[in-house]
Amino acid sequence: MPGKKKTAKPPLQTVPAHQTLECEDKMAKMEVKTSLLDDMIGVGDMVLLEPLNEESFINNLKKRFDHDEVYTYIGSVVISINPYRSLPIYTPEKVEEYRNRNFYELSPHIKRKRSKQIKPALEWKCIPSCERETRLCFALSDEAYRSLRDQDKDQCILITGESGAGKTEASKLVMSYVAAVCGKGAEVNQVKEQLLQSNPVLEAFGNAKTVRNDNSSRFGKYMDIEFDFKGDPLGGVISNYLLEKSRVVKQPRGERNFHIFYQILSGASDEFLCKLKLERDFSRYNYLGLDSARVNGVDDASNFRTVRNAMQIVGFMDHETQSVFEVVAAVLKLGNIEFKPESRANGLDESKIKDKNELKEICELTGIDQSVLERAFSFRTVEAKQEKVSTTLNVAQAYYARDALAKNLYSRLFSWLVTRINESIKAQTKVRKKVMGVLDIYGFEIFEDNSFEQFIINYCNEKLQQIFIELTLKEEQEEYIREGIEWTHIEYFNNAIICDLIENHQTGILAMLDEECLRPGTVTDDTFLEKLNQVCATHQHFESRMSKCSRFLNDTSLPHSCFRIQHYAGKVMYQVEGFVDKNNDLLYRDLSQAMWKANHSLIKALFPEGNPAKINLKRPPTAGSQFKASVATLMKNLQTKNPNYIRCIKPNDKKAAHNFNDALVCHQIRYLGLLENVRVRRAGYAFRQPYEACLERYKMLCKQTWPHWKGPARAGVEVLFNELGIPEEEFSFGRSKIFIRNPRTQQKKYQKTKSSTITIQSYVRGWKARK
Ligand code: AOV
Ligand code: MG
Repeated sequence: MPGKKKTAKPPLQTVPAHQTLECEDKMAKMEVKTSLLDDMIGVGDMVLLEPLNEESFINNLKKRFDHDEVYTYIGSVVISINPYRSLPIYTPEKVEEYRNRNFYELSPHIKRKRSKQIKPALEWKCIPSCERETRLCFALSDEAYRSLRDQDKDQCILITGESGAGKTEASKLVMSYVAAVCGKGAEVNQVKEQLLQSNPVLEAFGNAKTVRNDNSSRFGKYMDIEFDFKGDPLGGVISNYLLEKSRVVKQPRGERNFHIFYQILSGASDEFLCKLKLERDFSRYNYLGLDSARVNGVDDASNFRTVRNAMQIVGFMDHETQSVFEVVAAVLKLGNIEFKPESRANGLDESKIKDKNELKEICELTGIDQSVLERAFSFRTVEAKQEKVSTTLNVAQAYYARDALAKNLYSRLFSWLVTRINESIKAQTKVRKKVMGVLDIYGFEIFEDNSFEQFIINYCNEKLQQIFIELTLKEEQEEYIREGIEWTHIEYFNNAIICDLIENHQTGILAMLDEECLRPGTVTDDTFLEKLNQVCATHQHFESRMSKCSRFLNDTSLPHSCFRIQHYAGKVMYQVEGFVDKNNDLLYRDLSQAMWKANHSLIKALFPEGNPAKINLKRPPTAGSQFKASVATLMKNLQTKNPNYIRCIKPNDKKAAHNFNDALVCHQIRYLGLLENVRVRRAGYAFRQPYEACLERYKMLCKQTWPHWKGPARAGVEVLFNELGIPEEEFSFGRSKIFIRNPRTQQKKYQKTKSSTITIQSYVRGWKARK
């Protein structure tokens, strides 16, 4: 047995006979109870599942799902299945129950009561009370929070899963749980409240209804919550990743624009709407997708009040809020500007604005000079070698310019909101902070038409899967090495090969897209696709019909204008149209200059490059390369922290409660590598505990260690295990912890009873029964 040392015989201690009996009796009762529970609701930790295969794995999840047990462990990883409905209330006592308890002692829960309608964010007052709409217990958050507070380890909570699997809800529960259990006092409460209220603001501006999710995050979010040495929150920092800005001007069928547009039209007072020169009727605005304007169960008007209230709590001044809504209104109204062709003497068509009323109102609202904006929609100035050349825009170019302006205004406003929120929530002290990072990004997406946005979103998900693979293995390996215990390697599908296909700095798809975008001459989406075909045709995760040597030449399901990537989570066909343009992300300089000249301090601040004194002829980095760089920074950051995982699973494609689609769940389990995850846990040691904690908890089972053990804790545990006759191959002594290979499965061999809790008691009872 590695690391096992002979120790001096410990002094004999006696236990009153009645105490031992009482204790055993209690344990026996508990086991019978938990065994019945196991049969009914499945095991709480997949590590204990017997036999372990895909079918039993899914059945276990299903059994639990049917009993509202939507959380299941794989060791310390939590699997969460979206219930798509309010779960029964959990009492404040439950929060208490999860506080400061060993991770394995309670079943994995986030439980909550929700109001009928899904609000964009939870309203959470920091200390549990009966009036609260949310009560939750979350062992994982507690574990992360305690490790952070007591062991001084920075933590991160990585929430992954496909679109609609429940990541955003889980991230809010984590934040709420931490807020509920950490410090009190007016100042601390204000910090907590501001951190929590940043959610409804960002969701209103950054989430939208998609066919996959009525409240889909269209941006990636990483939030560091900072704590002092006592574990009280000091503040936070939010990083946002590439907002899907194309949604501002166009939405796929059945989807909506960002929530805020509908909220403002539904919830603002007549007076406020009039000030913003808006009308209440959604159908007045070209930028609002009409076939899905109202979402079932969503009250846009009341959500608008929630958002305004949240903005106030986060610390937005009235004039700032006013400015923000002016920009929102201007974006909405930009979509109503229409162009018509007007022939010129040289035979070319020039675009003219059809009806200048909307333009006039936008300019009144935002202090933009009307003639400057009008000109920017008709001409484009190109500067070459200190010479300015003006060319006229045709109608298509004018629409392009209008949409580019709307997208830029909105996405820059969104980034500004994040910066502004950060100003409010940042820690007001320079003392050393402990950090808990919570990552909630857009989930893996497969739509009918997938474009640059899905490509970016899915790339981000590949990176997260990669970090899961790396860190889960690394963490296990490092723990065994640290503790001097041998580690058995288990094979995973490693998606590094797909990450490389996308991000390799020479041959990756992003690099080739950049090369194409920066190349002089005529660049189109087709030339980009041709290039991809030359370089990637033989890559085993890349499929296209363009190149003559393509293996997919006869695959009629793959149009010529598309390429397909075999992602870790499934095959996605990308429509190449728009890739070059979206990656270039160009805004004509005339427009940025018009914005910079606006008599509106917010808009001016959003377009610093419009300042003629700061003209920079260098191209700004492309959207793809910016994203790649920010994801790389994020991954580096995550690697410095102790990871905690929530793997979210979507039970069905219908957004429906009580509906568990085996095939869909099976697919997710496969690509998430969850079965392999269990195997890794089982090949190693499923349960581990520091000697002190182990002895404290189980000393009552051994006469020599009860009630007080005088020697070192490790020696006490050795005595304990010795006396109980647990076979040596079943456990290992590490440097600071005892490692138990598989407490439950061993126990089951010798005893018919089962337990849903990993306890050494049940393990020991198994061995006792045999003896
Ligand atoms: P996502 O974040 O994973 O998708 P959400 O967290 O937004 O998914 O969840 C989608 C919807 O499922 C929510 O709006 C709720 O209606 C429901 N839901 C999720 N979790 C729970 C829960 N614990 N209890 C009750 N209902 C829940 V995306 O942002 O699209 O990738 O990009
Ligand atoms: Mg989300």
